[in-house]
Amino acid sequence: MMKWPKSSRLFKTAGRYIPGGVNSPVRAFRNVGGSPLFITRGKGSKIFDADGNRYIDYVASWGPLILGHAHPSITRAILKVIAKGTSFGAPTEQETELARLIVQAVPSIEMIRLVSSGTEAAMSAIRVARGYTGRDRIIKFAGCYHGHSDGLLVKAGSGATTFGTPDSAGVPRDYARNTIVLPYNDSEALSRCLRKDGSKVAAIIVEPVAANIGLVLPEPGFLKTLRKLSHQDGIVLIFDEVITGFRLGYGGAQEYYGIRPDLTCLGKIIGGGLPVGAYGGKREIMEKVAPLGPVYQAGTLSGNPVAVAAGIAMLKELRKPGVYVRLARKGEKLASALAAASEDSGIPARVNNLGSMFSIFFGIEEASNYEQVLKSDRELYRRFFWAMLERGVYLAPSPFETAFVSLAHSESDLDFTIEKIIETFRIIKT
Ligand code: KE4
Repeated sequence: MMKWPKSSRLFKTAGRYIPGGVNSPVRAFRNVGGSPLFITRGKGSKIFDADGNRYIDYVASWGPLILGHAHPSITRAILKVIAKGTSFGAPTEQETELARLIVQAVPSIEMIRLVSSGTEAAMSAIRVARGYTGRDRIIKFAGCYHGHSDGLLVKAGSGATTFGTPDSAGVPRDYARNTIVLPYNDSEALSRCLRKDGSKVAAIIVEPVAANIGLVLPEPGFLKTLRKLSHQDGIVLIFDEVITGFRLGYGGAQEYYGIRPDLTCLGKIIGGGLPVGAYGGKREIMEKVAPLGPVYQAGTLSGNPVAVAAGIAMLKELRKPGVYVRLARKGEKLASALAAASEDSGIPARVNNLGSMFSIFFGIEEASNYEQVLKSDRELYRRFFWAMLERGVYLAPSPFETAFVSLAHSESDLDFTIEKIIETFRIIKT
C-alpha cells in the first residue's frame, strides 16, 4: 500500500508559513483526516504526488479540468502568448474573443464582465442586482456555496460545512442580516418568504445544480418556480454556474433545464485551469456596471491575457460535437458502478449523478437538500476515501464535494476505478 513520507514532510513545512498549510481550506484533508498529498504534476486523467505515486484524478482541481490535466491545446495556447507578456492592465482583443464565445454559448448572457474568481463573480453579480433594483435583501439556499464574500458566508456549503461551522467568524452581523437562507428544493418556503419580503429582495442566487454539499439535483419544478416567482416580484435571478457552466453542457445548467436567469456567474472551466471568473446576463442590468453605470467593480488581473488564452482554447475544445455525450456516459458508468457496489455489499448509500458529475452519500437514501446530506455517514466516506486513495484513485477529501470525470478518463481508467470501488466496498464493510 502507498505511504506518503514526502507529502507529510512538505505539509509540515507549509504549515509554518501558510494557515493550515494550504491556500484553500478543503485541501487540508480535515474532513478525512491525515495530511494532504502534495501534487507535483498532472497529465490527462492522472496526477502524481511528491512520493512518486500515480492516481486517477476525480477532483479535477474542483471542476476546471474537464479536458484533463495539461491538455495539449491549453498548453499550446498558454505557450503561444506567455512570451508576449503576462498582463497589461489594458484591454486586449482576446478578452473580447472569450466574452464573445461565452455570449454565443449562453443565450441569457447578452453582456459579460471577466473577473479572476468565482467569488468575485458572485459578489459582483449581487452588487449589480442591488444596484439595478435599489433593494438590499438577497436569498440564497442552505448548502449552496457562492465563494467567500461576507454576505454569502451564511450557511455556505463548501469549506464551511466541511468544518461544520456554517457561519464564518469575521462576518459582521449586519451583513448576514440582508441574506435570507432557505432550504434548497423547497418551493413552498420560497413562496412563503416572497409573500412576506418579495418587494425587499434584490436577488435570488442559486446553484442550479447544488454541488457544494456533494451533488444535489434540483427537484422537478424547483428552478421553474424560482424563475416564475422572481419574475413576479422584479427580483434578479442569479444562476451561480461556476461549477455547472460548460460542465453540464456547452450552455450550462440553464440550457439543460431550459431556464433563463437574469444573471449568471461563471468560473473554473472558462479559465482552463487558470484564474478566470465572469458574471453576465441581461444587457439592461449589466449596463449598470462601471464605467458605464453606477455599480463599481474592478480587478487588476481581470481578463488576464494568459488566463484568457487558456479559456478560449478550452471553450473551442468543448464546442466540438459529441463532447458532452461522451462526458455524460463516463459519469453515468461510474455512478451506476457505485450504486451497484452499494447494492451488492449491503452498504446503504445514495448516489447522485448528472452528466460528468457524481457523489456518493453513505448511510442515507435521500440526498436532495442540505439537512439530508448532513445525516450521511462521514466516517464511512472517510474510510472509502482512504481505501480508494491507497488503490490509486483520488476522490474529493470531503463528502461535501462533487466528483468530476474528464474527457481524458479512458475506458481502462473507468474499469480500473470500478474494480477498486468493488474491492473497497468489500473492506469498508467490516
Ligand atoms: P472560487 O472563488 O473558488 O473561484 O469560486 C467560488 C465558487 C462559487 N460558486 C460555486 C458554485 C463554487 O463551487 C465555488 C468554488 N467551489 C469550491 C469547491 N466546490 C472551490 C474549492 C475550494 O474552495 O478550494
